[in-house]
Amino acid sequence: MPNRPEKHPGMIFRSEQPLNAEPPMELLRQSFTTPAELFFVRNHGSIPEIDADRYRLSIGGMVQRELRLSLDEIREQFPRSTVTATLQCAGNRRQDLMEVAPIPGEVAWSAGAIGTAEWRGTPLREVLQAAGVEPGALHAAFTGLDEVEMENQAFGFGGSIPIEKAMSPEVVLAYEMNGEPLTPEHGAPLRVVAPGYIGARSVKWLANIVLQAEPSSNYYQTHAYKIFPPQVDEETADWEKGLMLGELSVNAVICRPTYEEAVSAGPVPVQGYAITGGERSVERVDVSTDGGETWTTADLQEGNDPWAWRLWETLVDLSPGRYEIVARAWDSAANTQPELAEQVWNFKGYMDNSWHRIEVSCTG
Ligand SMILES: Nc1nc2c(c(=O)[nH]1)N[C@H]1C(S)=C(S)[C@@H](COP(=O)(O)O)O[C@H]1N2
Ligand SMILES: [Mo]
Repeated sequence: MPNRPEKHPGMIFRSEQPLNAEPPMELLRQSFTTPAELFFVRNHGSIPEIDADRYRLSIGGMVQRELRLSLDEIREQFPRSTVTATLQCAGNRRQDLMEVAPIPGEVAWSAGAIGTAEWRGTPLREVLQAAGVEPGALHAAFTGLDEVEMENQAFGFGGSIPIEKAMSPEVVLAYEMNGEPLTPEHGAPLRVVAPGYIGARSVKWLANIVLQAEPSSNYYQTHAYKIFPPQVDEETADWEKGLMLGELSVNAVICRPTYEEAVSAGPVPVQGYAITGGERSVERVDVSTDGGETWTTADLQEGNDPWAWRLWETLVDLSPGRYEIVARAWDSAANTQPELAEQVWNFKGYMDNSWHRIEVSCTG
């Protein structure tokens, strides 16, 4: 496998094999689109070495005609589109859940398993239409060319999205990220980008697309990326019963100040990101310095990218002392966030969207 990819020296590596890395909050919040060198990497297995000339994408299952497409065919024979979209891992903020109770065997993400990029490629629906979608096809299932090892079996990471989502114009088969060819760790030569859904559905190193009546039977659809009630654990989980994750939930994160930062008394800038899922949009972000008794409404950065995060900022007036700054977002369906991590704890550690909390000390 390729060596450590060219990443920013400030990146925090959570594991080397498989490679998992996230940027620190203050670097993540520096720009609306995340430079590739600061974009989080979430791998479950190897980074495959793929010969772009011999690469073929196959499309099959419930289609009128099976297709096998080279990269040139995908680039030249199909319309191109660009979507500015945020990817967020369902495990983002898992560290906060790990403080409630241990979550063994999962990546200890802080709040950097998220990033926004300009993805250029072909709308997935163009390729599906060329293959001809059969009426019974309800899900588009993707498999990658990587190798994940699980219970002595090696297989490619996979997952699916419902057919209505697959036929929606924002879902792309991307070959460029921020105007550059995709890098190996982000899925070169071709990956899915499914905005509004958990990152796991944006399958990298895409080998095939299969249209089918049921969601993907890949381990990462049938076992991982499901939410269970707090009393259920690895031993007692009935995998058929878990809630299969799809659309992201509403979430706000404070990027500045950083945790345990020392700030000076007076107006203190508080900055962060907010995101929600599906077709919803972030409508408001609230910030409190007194544990939620009183709130300040943050300013949302202008912008009209329906599939991207909203950056936000506000000023809070602090006098000397210790503070916990908290933030929560509201979306266009009036969803907001639960107060405590305890309220959303689940044994796999997914979808923590409890109020984000940062402790700071303020000096005179
Ligand atoms: N083939 C493949 N695709 C994959 C993964 C993987 O391990 N293998 N990880 C998924 C997960 S869980 C996430 S959050 C995103 C991360 O994309 P990134 O590494 O480009 O940030 O890729 C998804 N696609
Ligand atoms: Mo993920």
